This record gives sequence, structure tokens and C-alpha cells, in this order.
Amino acid sequence: MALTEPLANPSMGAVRGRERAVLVGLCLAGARRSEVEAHLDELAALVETAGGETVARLVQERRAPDPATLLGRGKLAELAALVQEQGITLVVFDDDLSPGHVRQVEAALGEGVKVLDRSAVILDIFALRARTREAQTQVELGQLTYLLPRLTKRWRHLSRQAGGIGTRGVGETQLESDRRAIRRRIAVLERRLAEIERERAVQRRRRQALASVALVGYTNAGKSTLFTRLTGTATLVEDRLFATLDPRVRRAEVGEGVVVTVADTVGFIRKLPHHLVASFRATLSEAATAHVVVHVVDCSHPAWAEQLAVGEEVLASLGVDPRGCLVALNKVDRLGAALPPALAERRSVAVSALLGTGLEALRAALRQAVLALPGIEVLHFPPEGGESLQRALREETVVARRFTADRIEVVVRRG
Ligand SMILES: Nc1nc2c(ncn2[C@@H]2O[C@H](COP(=O)(O)OP(=O)(O)OP(=O)(O)O)[C@@H](O)[C@H]2O)c(=O)[nH]1
Ligand SMILES: [Mg+2]
Repeated sequence: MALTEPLANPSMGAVRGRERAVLVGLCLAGARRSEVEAHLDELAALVETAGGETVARLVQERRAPDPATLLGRGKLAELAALVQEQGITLVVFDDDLSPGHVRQVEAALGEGVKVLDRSAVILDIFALRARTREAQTQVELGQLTYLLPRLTKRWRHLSRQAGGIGTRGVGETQLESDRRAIRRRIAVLERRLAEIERERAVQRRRRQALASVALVGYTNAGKSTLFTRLTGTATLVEDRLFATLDPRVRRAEVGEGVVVTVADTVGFIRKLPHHLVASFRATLSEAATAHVVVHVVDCSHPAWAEQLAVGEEVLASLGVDPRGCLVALNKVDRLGAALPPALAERRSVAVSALLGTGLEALRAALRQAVLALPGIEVLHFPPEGGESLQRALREETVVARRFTADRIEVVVRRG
């Protein structure tokens, strides 16, 4: 069967009732319990965003994961009892599950219980939130690549029966179709994405007359709030994970006549499924190609250091040197005390995107970064302008224009 229609239809698997979930974490040799608990806090927020309700948590301390089921036999029996007692329909592991793990754990828990990992929940949220054709194409590709090795009879049966988290965006047609059809669909999506990437590159070239700034960082760090502050364009800001899936690009003045484009981008998260990173390459290319990358960090978050590290890892995987980024330590209004221990060798600016504090310093840092780009030159013209000024404005890549009493300065970028 040929699959020509988009499969990622967010409404298809709407949660039927609120799914009751138990979260499972493993505390392996060398890991701290508090760290595992913090990861489960974040997982609970993800499950909530996907429409589920966390009713219990289970953490097992073990030297190493059990090869078949991650949890040991005793803990697995405890989990099965918990599922029965609490009427749980969804079990979410913070650690990655192979298709084999899922089968084994599901077999141990019995009928009607879905077993997912963090990646599956993140994919589900993306499917729920994708609005534009670009985002939907990227999400669907991410989902199908994730699903392909997991399409088993049992999975099909369960998802048809249960619906909801982890199966959203995946219609029955898809589940009943054979793998070959899915591979064909993947090829179609890849071609479409390549097209989108080409379109983006064309748009970028058109914009390239201006220096580009990209706001990147952990989900919920405040990128969109900062984008609104810098560009004066209202955009979706929500106290939820992955509010933004599509990059938006707008112009902004950062003082002294310097005009840049600012891009708001999709957020990062711990264990962002690599299928998604690959599919969102077109979107994330806004970050990879920007002249100045601002890494937005919520410095009031207890896990800010880990979030910063995750962001740097993703940036590095996109070919961006994290040491070259400007760090915006956001939400300083929430900090009772001083800033977290200095990010010594990094360039950082403390801001509150919500209240608008620190923005002047951020603009100054952006200005400085733009004026330090390679190939910057300052041209001078008489105050009345004239033909030579018109030609410069037409033919050069203009970064800034300044008007003083006795002359006009045009800052250009060459080469
Ligand atoms: N207290 C405080 N809250 C902020 C600040 N900046 C943003 N927020 C809040 O943080 C939440 C997330 O903000 P967004 O701007 O949507 O964050 P984002 O980084 O775009 O998130 P995603 O698009 O989901 O990746 C919202 O509730 C904002 O109001 C700040 O400086 N201080
Ligand atoms: Mg956002």
C-alpha cells in the first residue's frame, strides 16, 4: 500500500481520558539518587505536556541494568503490582528502551499497559505541537524512523486498543501497513525535507545582507520571551515544554545603528531523540549558520548546569563551537541570591526577559559580537550622502548606519 497522506495527524490519537502513568528511573553505579529524581521531575513534566498524569514513581538502585528488562526481577514484580493497584495504563522509563526491552516488560505487566521511554514521549509532544508543514514533515520523519524497528504485532494490537501517548500521529493505516510502505514514506519525507532545506537556504541568502543572531537553549529557558523583547514581535510564550517548534526570524536594532536578524528556535532537552535532531536539521540550521549564537540558560533552574551542558552538546553536534557562543543567563529575577558560580571563561550576560532587565547589556554584547565579525569595515560619507553612499547601500552588506553631525558612517561586512 502506498502511503501518500501525511501520517502525523496530531488529533488522531488524542488522549482518551487522562492516562495514568508511572515513571521508572534507574540509579546505576556512580549515579546520584538526587540526579535521577531530577530527571524524573522533568519526565513528569513531559508526560503532563503529552496529556498524561503521573501517579507514581519507581526508582531502582542497581549496579547495571538487567539486559532483558532493565529492572531486576523483584522490582519488575513490584512494578506489576503497582500497575494493578493504581489502575495504571502507561509505564514510562527515563532510560532508552530497545524494542526487545519493551516486549519483555510489556509481557511482564500484562494486557492493556503501554511501555514507553523518554524519547517516545518527546516524539509524541512534537507530534501534538507540530503546526506547519515543515514541522509536521520533520516530526513524522522522526516518528517513523523511531517506529520502524518497533513495529510488532503486539505493538499494533496494543496501540489500536489503547491509543493516547506514544501512539499519537500514528494511524491504524500506518500500523497495518508493511515496513516497506513505511520506508517508502520515509523516502518521500526525506525528499520533502531536502526541498525545505533548499528553500531555507535561499531565504537565508536573501537575508544575509544583515548579520544573524540565533537564540538557542534548553526548552522553557525563555528564548521566545527574549525574542519578543529583542524584536518587538509577539510570539508564543508558554510555561510548557516545546512551545516553539518552528523557527521565527525577525529584524531587530541592537543600538548604534546595528541591525540584525534574530531567530527563535526549537528547544533542547536531555536525551533529545537523535531521530528528531536529524529531522529538525533544517530548523536547527538557523542556529548552525548564525553569525552570533546566544545560548539562553534559565539560571534560576536547579539543573541549570546540566541544561547548559546539554545545550552545548547539541550545539557541538550541529557544528557550532559552544565556546564561541554568548550565554544569556535568563530569569535572574527569580534568583534570590547571587548568580550561580561564574561561567568564568565564557562571555555571559545576566538578563530577565520577563522584566526586561539586562537587555541593554545584551544588546551591547550583540553589537560588539557583530562588529567583531571578520571583514568588517567602516566607510565614511559626507552628511549630504550622494551617489557614492547610494552605491554602498545598494552593493555592500550593511551592518550598521550611523549619522553624526559632520558625516555618515556605514559599517559593512566584506568577504
Ligand atoms: N521569571 C521569569 N520567567 C521567565 C523569564 N523569561 C521567560 N520566562 C517564563 O518562562 C516560560 C517559558 O518561556 P518561553 O519564552 O516560552 O521559553 P522557550 O525557551 O521559548 O521555551 P520552548 O519554546 O518551549 O523551548 C514562560 O512561562 C515565560 O513567561 C524571566 O526572565 N523570568
Ligand atoms: Mg519558545
